[in-house]
Amino acid sequence: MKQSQTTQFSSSPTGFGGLRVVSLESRRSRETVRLIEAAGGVAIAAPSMREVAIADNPAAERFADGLLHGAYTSVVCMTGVGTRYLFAAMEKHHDRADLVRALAATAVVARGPKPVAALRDLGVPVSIVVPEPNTWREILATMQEAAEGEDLRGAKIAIQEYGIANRRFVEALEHAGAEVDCVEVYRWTLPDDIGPLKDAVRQILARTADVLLVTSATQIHHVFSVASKLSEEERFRSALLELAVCSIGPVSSENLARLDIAVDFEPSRPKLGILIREAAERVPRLLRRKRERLRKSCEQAVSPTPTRATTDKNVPNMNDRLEQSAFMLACRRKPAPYTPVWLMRQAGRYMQEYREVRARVPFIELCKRPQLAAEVAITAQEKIGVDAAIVFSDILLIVEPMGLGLEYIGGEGPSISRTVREGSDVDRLREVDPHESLGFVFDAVRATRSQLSADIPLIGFSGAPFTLASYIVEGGGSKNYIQTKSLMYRDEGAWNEMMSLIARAVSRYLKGQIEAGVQALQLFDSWVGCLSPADYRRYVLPHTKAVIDALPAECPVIHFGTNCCGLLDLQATTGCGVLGVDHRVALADVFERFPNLAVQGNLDPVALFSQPERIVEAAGRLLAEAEGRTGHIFNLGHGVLPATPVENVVALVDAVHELSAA
Ligand code: 1CP
Repeated sequence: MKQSQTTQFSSSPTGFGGLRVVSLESRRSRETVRLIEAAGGVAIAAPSMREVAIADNPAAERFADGLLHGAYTSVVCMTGVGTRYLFAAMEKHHDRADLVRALAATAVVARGPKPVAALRDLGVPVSIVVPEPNTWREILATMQEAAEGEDLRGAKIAIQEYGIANRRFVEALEHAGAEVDCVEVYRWTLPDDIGPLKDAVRQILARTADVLLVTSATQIHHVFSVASKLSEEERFRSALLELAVCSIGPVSSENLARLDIAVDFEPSRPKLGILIREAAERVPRLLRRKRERLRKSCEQAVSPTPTRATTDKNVPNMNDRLEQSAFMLACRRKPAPYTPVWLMRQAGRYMQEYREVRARVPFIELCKRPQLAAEVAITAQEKIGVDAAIVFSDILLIVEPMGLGLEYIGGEGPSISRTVREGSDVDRLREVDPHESLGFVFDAVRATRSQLSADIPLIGFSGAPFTLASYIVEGGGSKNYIQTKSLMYRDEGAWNEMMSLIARAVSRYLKGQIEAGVQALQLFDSWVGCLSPADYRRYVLPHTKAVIDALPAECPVIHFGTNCCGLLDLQATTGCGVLGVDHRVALADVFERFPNLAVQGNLDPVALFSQPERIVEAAGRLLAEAEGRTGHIFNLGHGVLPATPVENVVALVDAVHELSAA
């Protein structure tokens, strides 16, 4: 039943092993070729960029003209590098003093600390500094605030862009009535000789290349512009599906994601040498798996579709193999060949491979790097052989876009600043657009789904409104939830307002995860067990129900809580299809009380600290309690604890499979 005992973090002794590696690097082209060859690859050098002389910037020239003639009411500086570059281009023909004077007569908006620093160095007074997280929504809101209303009619706004223009921002400004000029300052253009780049595109199209190394965001746009010159943009995009796409770091990965290109590999640090060394170690295996998956899905596409056991005509992102997996069958309470098992916190500190990644990358960064997050999730699933993977993320990431501060302090768990303590604090919570602020989670879903075995479902998740509220109010974990309950009892109106805002954010967030490719969802209400049934009914149930009601009925929702013995009857009315229970309740009772629900649980996580024989016995006892009923998903009563021996976890998973298949 187990997928594989090897891990993705092991190194390959032969490096690239003769794979053909396309490099788009220009300035360090020769060095890159040397490094690829030294790592056992065949290099295809395709320099893709040439630096533009500063004077050749017609957009900067037009902007300078307008600026000196007083055409603009506001100028938005999006990036530090771009601002400096724009100035350098304008100073070729104009005096800095004149430019600074003209800018001082407009409202200069700096998107964040980098443009602020650049403008300060240039001596330009900044009128508006946009607050974090510095997305276009904050820019727009701050500009509207400064204009004392949403109406920006009559405003003429110049936006300094560097790279790709943000269409949604421009549209929003135009919608508010402003006239907008995008000042695109380029530092790079295509090389004079695009022959090698054309040749690389052709090799990718002909499937005679295996790996694409992207070492800057601009390269991606340039290689696509060449593909489009050859009228091959679409074929080029699909050919990339068969290559291992390696991106040097988060910025180029983000640009690739915007073009809908999945990144297969990102190194531990964004350095050329490290990229090539680590890619040589990992890409051959990764590419084999990728091509194997592609081959299987092509075979499936040409073979006749087996009849579906479910009415899942509208199930998004689900193919039959996933739908017929033991986990999905159990979620839908259909007979499965064995009891599926996965474990909460299956990717975490108890696993050596995870600790190795964490030694290099802080936790939040790991969550924000889709490729790395995918690897961590898949490695855990493969290593312990569980029947589902869970997206690697955390329930607390959603609090940042609400306007709160989030930190994970080594060993002590999460800490949240700017907490909500009273009604007036609720007013400053921001509505969350997860596509704007949590896109990295959706990218992690896409990356994980595309690299995970085709028959292993992927579970998305979120904290439930109460558990999230408890962190937002307490600022971290809590024993008695005094602050949370005080707000709830003292100001029910503010409480409901906050819970509704959280519920809206969570349902949008979960819908986004479904669209990005998860097959099921888990709603963690880890701390709701601190409430009486009456309080749960009054203060929590309507909000949790609102979240689940907003989700498509086809996607199974596992609703999990701890210490919820007195709340199960109410939790069962939230609309969830699967009730996740901890080890404080008898599994047999839960099955009896809720015959219309699937049940997930519920071995005490501390049982994993005993001897493997005892673990097998304990698994056997729980399976006996479930009596082979349809709709049992084996899990722990809570997450795997960090000191758990990994071999015991593997023993548990094997035991569940062997005992339940018998
Ligand atoms: O490496 C580290 O030090 C970070 C440890 C860690 C990990 C691995 C945290 C910090 N979060 C996670 C990942 C995580 N968190 C996952 C995906 C991994 C997987 O399950 O395989 C999931 C589903 C969660 C969910 C989560 N985070 C919950 C709900 C589950 C539960 O345990 O009840 C909660 C309450 C959190 C908050 C949180 N994040 C991290 C910690 C240490 C905590 C708990 C802190 C506390 O006691 O309040």
